[in-house]
Amino acid sequence: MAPPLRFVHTADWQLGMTRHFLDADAQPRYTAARTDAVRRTGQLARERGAEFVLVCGDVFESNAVGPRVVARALEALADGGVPVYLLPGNHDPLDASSVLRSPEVRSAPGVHVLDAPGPHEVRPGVELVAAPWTSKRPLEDLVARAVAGLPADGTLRVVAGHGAVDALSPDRDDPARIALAPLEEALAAGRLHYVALGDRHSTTRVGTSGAVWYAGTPEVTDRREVDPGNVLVVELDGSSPARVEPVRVGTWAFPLVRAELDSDESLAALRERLTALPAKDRTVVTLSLTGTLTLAQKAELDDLLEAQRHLFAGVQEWERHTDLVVLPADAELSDLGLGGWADGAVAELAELAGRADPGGGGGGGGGGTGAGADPLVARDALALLHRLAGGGPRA
Ligand SMILES: [Mn+2]
Repeated sequence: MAPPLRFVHTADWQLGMTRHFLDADAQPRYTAARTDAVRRTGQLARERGAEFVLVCGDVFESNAVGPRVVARALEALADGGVPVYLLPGNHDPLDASSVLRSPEVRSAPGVHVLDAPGPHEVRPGVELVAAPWTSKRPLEDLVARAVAGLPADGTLRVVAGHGAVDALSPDRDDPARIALAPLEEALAAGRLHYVALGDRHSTTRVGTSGAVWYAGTPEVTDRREVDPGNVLVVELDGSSPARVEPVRVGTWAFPLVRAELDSDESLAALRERLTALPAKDRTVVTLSLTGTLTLAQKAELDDLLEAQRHLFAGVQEWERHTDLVVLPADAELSDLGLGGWADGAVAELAELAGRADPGGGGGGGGGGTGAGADPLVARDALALLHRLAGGGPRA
């Protein structure tokens, strides 16, 4: 048996990715953070004495990323001084236009592209068994093909694959799904020792062997990801179970904040939750707000969110899961004390706002119940009026 092996397993860097919800201030900082995560991964590999970094697919967002993205990625990779193995994934498949075939990548010191399916020797007794993507739509289980016929001969083998495992993917019609059961058999038989996967952005242990993992993306890309921002430090000795340690390298967060708002207390609680979130300039909050607010409370909420938008990298509302109804409290409209024609407008809006929502219960919006007469719009208008009028006369 060869000496024990330690390496870093990562995937789904998708360098060159842009996010529609980031503004001109946040996008470049996010881009830089993703390159920094690559750099930290290389440094971690060096600190831990890892023999290599294995990137299991989707290194780049696409094969069309610009030369700046490639140059910065290669510079960040070189920083750790540890060899790097890159597997082509569905975002950067090894087709005729592949960025992984470019001379810049090919000639980068310490960078190896796993461009052929099957075993690649890292050192005597240690192999990477690669299942590279050569098109965006493979018609078979590439991992099954790559590992076929490997013997249990004492060689330490790490599989590098990309795509959905059948145990986690509901899409039975996808011919490229990776079959988990044969891999677990091969692990148990000592033909393989670890299966390193990419494609799933959440760090995920698959099955029961403890040796099949998705590393997840090293920097969050979507609020639906569970536990992103990690790379895995893996140790294998061929006889004991794989030791796998997730290590955080990401610095951004995309939290989902759900709140039921129906009182001053619930607004105060939302304020506290947002205030307590750390590293706001690297945090994109998605809000799912439901409930019923008075005009004054809606105005307070709008003030709160406006102030928070200056602090966070982004504050976005999850439209499908946002259902806030604004209903004026009894005294609120008369207390506005606008006088004259403005009072007449308030009365009209209040009458309209009091009508049933189109679609019965909000969420729809925009439909209207007559010629442009939409209760939701009327409520928003009242809330804005209330806010602009300073929330009515004060004592
Ligand atoms: Mn992918």
